[in-house]
Amino acid sequence: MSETYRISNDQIQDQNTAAQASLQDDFDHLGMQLARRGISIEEITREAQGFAVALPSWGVGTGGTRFGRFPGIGEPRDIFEKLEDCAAVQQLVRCTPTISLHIPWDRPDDPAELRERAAHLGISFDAINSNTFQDQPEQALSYRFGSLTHTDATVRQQAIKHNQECIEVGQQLGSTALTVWIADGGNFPGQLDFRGALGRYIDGLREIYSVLPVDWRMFLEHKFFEPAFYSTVNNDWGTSYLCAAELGDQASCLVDLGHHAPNVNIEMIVARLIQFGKLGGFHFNDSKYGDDDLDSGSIHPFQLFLVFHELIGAHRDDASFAPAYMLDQSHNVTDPIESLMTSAMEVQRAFVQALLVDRKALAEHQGANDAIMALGTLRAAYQCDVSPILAMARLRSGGAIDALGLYRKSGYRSKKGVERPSDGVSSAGIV
Ligand code: RM4
Ligand code: MN
Ligand code: MN
Repeated sequence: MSETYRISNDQIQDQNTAAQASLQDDFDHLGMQLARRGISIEEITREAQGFAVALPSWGVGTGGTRFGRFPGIGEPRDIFEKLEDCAAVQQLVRCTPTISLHIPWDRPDDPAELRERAAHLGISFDAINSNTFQDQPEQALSYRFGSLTHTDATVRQQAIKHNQECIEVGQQLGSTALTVWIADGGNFPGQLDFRGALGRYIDGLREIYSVLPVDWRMFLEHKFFEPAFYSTVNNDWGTSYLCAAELGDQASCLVDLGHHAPNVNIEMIVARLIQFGKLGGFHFNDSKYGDDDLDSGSIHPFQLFLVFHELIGAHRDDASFAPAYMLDQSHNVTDPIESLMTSAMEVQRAFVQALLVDRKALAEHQGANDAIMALGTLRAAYQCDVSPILAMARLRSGGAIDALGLYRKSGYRSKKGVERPSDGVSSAGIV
């Protein structure tokens, strides 16, 4: 493979050197403020450095809507170029060391070669996503009327096999999880036999689960609507929980923040799934209406903080609690790399803010039914500007103090525009 442009460590160091003194001032000042609250900024910074969220391979391309897609320049044309973009994100933000693949969009001809290339770029592989929501050119049977829940057993078998193949590919790459999201559902009352469809879904999942390696996890992702507009087979966290419980310990639920009706209390769903041992992972994004797939933290940052408040509480109760964190977004009007960098940093911000909650005080206020002080305790953490901690974590991990500024200054995108003339095909970006 010929050498392509990469941001150099010298560029990062030069920019950091120029910004370091002011960062140190801000960091020290925040450190004093936090010390007054009994919090060690050094400890929080170490925790921030340990935080990681996976990048979605499909997120490095420009997305679109069902009305259109407006491609940007220098979009990745294959999985190797997607890896390269993910590596650029990781190089600057240092909290995105893994990539989550979507098969067949990213099916490698030679998994060993892909794994080696990824290792060279400092990236490893997170959960593998199966795709039975589209028909592929080489595919024998159509998913038009469903996949795992189709009324025709031969279509169901094809979907089961595809998921099993995803596990095989994942094993060759070093993944240890499979995420199953199906688009199956109905557009009209009467179209689906609700109980029949759910029964077929569980049966299909069982066959996939039966070949799951012992060290793997299987995530069931629910979504309340779209592409089906009347009923969806795995439509909510309760259904997802019931199905995961049918399968066994290696199966759990994945919460995509965009897959809920507006105003649903997602942090409470998170707490419920934690309580019953079935919270497996997240797809982070943000939304105003439905599955908008907007950038994390752009619409409901307080909700994101509240979700992390639940997650950190669970981790304090049981140190082995470690759900998988992934971004799942569609970048329609921005440079995808910029959206992924800022989103990863916003998710990390919510995590760090939630670390600051005075849990002892909160429990006391809850015990005394003091709602104002309870909310105030959360606010004291949420309203703290932890930017210096995030920047210091990046600096100490070898990333950029000002990740976005450096990315823009590097001219990465226009250089990729020259290196990657458009071939008119893009398997990146969801439509
Ligand atoms: C779905 C869902 C899945 C993702 C696809 C591309 O809405 O969120 O996780 O794989 O989109
Ligand atoms: Mn998702
Ligand atoms: Mn989605």
